Amino acid sequence: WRFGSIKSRILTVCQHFFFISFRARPLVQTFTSWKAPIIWEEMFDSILYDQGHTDKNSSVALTVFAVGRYLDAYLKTFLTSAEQHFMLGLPVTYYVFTDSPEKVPNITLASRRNINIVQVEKHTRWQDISMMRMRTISETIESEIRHKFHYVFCFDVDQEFKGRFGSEALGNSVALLHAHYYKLPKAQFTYDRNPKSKAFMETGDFYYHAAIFGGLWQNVKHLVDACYLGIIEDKLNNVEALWHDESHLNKYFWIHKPSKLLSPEYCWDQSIWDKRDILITRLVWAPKHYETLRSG
Ligand code: 2GW
Ligand code: MN
Repeated sequence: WRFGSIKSRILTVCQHFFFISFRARPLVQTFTSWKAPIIWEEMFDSILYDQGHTDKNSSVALTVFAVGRYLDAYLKTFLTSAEQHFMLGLPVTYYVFTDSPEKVPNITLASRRNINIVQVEKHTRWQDISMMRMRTISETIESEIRHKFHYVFCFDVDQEFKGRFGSEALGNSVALLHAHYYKLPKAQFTYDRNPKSKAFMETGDFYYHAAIFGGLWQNVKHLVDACYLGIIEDKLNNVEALWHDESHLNKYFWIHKPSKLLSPEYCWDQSIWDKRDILITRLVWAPKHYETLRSG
């Protein structure tokens, strides 16, 4: 029996080893110091969330910009993949902002899902294309979104949905943890460090990624207005924040704490080597082709 017991002990040890190396996830932070949840896979019951939002008749507007070469490069994949994964079961309207409405691809939409194409000018500097989104989003919330939707989510276009991006992501004020920074010490966060910029900050809570933010339209309106004001004030003072609108967004969320944070599972960069925390990729960064996209 001795042999049997040693054998079974070895087996137990082996099982432990396998469990630890393959099943257990390294600990991730699931709440902020101000008690806002950080949404990770396995933390929530998607059926309960969906039921709650169906009962409340929650409706969602998604804004996305596809100006210049970004339209051909990214928009079709973004929209078709959103139809597969974004807020399925809830009424969703896409607001697509572009300089060439005639080039927007024709996508088949599920029922209670719509698309609105809005023409915008093409700023010559790409930094302005990115920053001026804040103003356009504000104007569109004011003129349309506030009358028709509870929530607004604002997305970069250079990304692709890969898995459920559902109602668990809805909240009063929602920010995204940047995939490159969520594990790094605060000293390495790329906040704007120029005291002359309105985005200047010495320390913060997290480094948020401007590729996704959202919430109730009232809160998103407040956010985009504040960021736009900062951007304009910087222009008057002849400064530009290090990461443009993203710097202003980080400043905003430092002062106005988000009520919910999305883990990097909601916006993952597949070139990151350490994927141990990522149990599911819901959205991934599309490859960048800087040479062709940023020139000319
Ligand atoms: C942007 C940079 C260089 C060349 C072109 C563009 C560009 C951006 C464009 O020609 N047309 C266009 O529609 N855009 C929109 O701006 C598009 O929706 C795109 O996703 C968004 C932000 O630009 P992107 O995705 O190239 O910037 P990232 O991925 O480096 O993003 C982060 O930093 C930005 C600020 O520099 C923003 O804060 C962005 O939200 C962040 O994810
Ligand atoms: Mn992007």
